[in-house]
Amino acid sequence: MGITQFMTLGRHIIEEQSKYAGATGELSKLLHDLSLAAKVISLEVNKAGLVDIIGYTGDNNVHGEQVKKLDMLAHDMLIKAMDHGGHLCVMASEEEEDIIQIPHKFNIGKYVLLFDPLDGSSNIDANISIGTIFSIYRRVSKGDGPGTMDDCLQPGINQVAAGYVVYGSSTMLVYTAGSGVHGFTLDPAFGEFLLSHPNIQTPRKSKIYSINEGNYLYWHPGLKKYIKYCQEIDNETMRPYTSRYIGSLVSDFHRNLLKGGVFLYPENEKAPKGKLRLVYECNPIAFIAIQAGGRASDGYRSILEIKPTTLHQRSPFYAGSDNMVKKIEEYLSLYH
Ligand code: AFP
Repeated sequence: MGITQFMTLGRHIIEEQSKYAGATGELSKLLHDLSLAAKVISLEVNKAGLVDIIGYTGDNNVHGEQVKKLDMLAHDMLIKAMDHGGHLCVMASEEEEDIIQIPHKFNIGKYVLLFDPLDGSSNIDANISIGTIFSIYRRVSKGDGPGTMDDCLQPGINQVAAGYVVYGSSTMLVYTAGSGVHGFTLDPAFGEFLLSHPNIQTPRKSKIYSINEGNYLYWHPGLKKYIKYCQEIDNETMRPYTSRYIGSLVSDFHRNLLKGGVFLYPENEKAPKGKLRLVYECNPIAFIAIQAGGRASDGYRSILEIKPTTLHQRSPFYAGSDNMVKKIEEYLSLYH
């Protein structure tokens, strides 16, 4: 798909918003602020090979992993871009243990923003695509004071918008506000996100599976059987499927969204809940997958139905083409 019309992200958001009677424009402004942060992060990611920015800060994040400078830079950038717009009552970031309050000097709004500032950051040094993921909810706490932990621990089904930015061979922002999935490519000359992928529907015929096969011995027996199924020969279902795995969720999911396929991060004996974080990674990607005609599940139920109990909880995750995710669910329940 190429750029078919000169539709900027800003104009698209406003036109989408005008379809909803009673919309105040707050969500549009919020998405606009997010796109500004994405442009700045994109510039920094592109500069990573040139300046002394790659490397570890020396700190550990809340998961005990070493934090890289760009992760923290993206985290700070998002907070700086989003804390003063007057649209948010609270934020949470994968890089911070607790919720992030809006400073007292700024107005408090009705929305909640959860984000993973730079996903796949262990790939930065190798110049591999990485991404930012975001998820937006309406506040559930009463009043117009600061937001609470309950505002951040909503099931994914309550999301009003979600999206990601992939910093790849070009920078793309993909979002949904509940009426389709739309992709915008950043034009570096104009500094504008231009509509390049309107109304993305993931292909129904799909043959890519994306999983870290190094964990094979630790998998659930049903999953081992499913991967064998992917590798069998069968013309009707286009098997054997093709294996593609970058190790960067946004990039793996984005490729599969456009080409058709499934991304898998299962539980395993070493990680009984899998690796990915429910509120920062699984929920927003699930919302996009479903809006694009796909499916997202923890193997047994829709990801969006899970009520989070902690900010950083993990979940097994299967997302992509509907038929492939359904097949995984079938194998997981058949073989224990
Ligand atoms: P990093 O941010 O540490 O690179 O982790 C990326 C990630 O959360 C997700 O983007 C990948 O899909 C997944 O982890 C890769 O995990 P494995 O290295 O275990 O395959």
